[in-house]
Amino acid sequence: TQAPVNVTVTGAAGQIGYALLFRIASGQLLGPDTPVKLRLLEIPQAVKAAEGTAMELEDGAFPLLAGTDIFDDPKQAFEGANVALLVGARPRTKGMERGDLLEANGGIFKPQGEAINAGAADDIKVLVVGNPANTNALIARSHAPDVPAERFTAMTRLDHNRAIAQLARKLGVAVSEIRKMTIWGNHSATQYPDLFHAEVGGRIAAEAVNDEAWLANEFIPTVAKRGAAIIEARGASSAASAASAAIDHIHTWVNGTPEGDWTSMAVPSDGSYGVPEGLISSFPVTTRDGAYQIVQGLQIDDFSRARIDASVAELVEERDAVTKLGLV
Ligand code: NAX
Repeated sequence: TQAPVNVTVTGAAGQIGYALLFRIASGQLLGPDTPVKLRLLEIPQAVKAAEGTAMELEDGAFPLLAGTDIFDDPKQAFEGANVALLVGARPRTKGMERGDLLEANGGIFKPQGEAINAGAADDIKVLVVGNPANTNALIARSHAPDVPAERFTAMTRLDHNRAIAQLARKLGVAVSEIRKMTIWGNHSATQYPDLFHAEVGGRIAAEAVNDEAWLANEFIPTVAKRGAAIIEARGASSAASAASAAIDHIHTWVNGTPEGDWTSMAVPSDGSYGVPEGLISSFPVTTRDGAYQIVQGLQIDDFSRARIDASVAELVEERDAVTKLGLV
């Protein structure tokens, strides 16, 4: 049998962690033939809560779960990691300025990047979920010079899945009818969900919808503000859907996109579509044999161009801010 794959999860005692860990243990992250070993990282105050979650994981008697270890030291938690899910982050609290938020997260993602650089396995794949996800990934990446830059990604798969669901609902079709959805830019309110390349039963989605007002005034804002709507309804932020998207992101990265489809991932830009090189921005990507490629050659019209540029401008501002703070 195969040796277990080491999966490090930070923020393991949080609400996304609670939804995520059981799905990893059940084999949904890496497939039904791959045993996993969980390495949980928490801050010292939350280690006890993580131990409680580990007890429940044990009680699940998951055949694929080879063990769960808990750490409060990033160096130990990332030792030998093959997959790293960086979920724990510092949330914005009342009255906090953006600079304070970026600085607090720098204090988390800099040491985690260093720990990944020092001890992770050669095939390490990193997904940053904790917000501001794109820029936190940029910080971690810049402190891991020995790891290929493309291994650092951030999550826009939840936005991608939300966009598919909204479009399917509008057209009264199954989500499985929809292909080639793209989220461009930052995982923030400026993100751009693109219906000009998405397809529904082989037709371009924007043409199938044929309702520009809906596209501009309902679809885009609904997808971009869905997180706030969930908080309003649930009294807590998205957790199970975020965990599900994290599972999807890694599963797709490892197992490949289907022929004739792609997914959305925030990845270091190679300059494609005018996105400055090195920025971690969401693109349409195909995956195969554990690697991804940005889809090339899409025609971008003025409507899309303006929205992609606005989101990328926000990422540039965030990068400039963390550069000033000495975090990258
Ligand atoms: P919670 O506050 O429930 O959990 C966060 C956990 O992280 C806590 O247990 C905390 O102790 C831990 N933590 C803090 N600093 C840490 C560190 N230095 N090392 C290890 N653990 C640390 O938040 P939750 O609802 O689970 O959300 C986690 C993050 O995901 C937040 O930053 C949130 O904004 C972000 N999200 C990102 C999404 C995306 O699509 N990219 C969507 C969902 C979610 O909003």
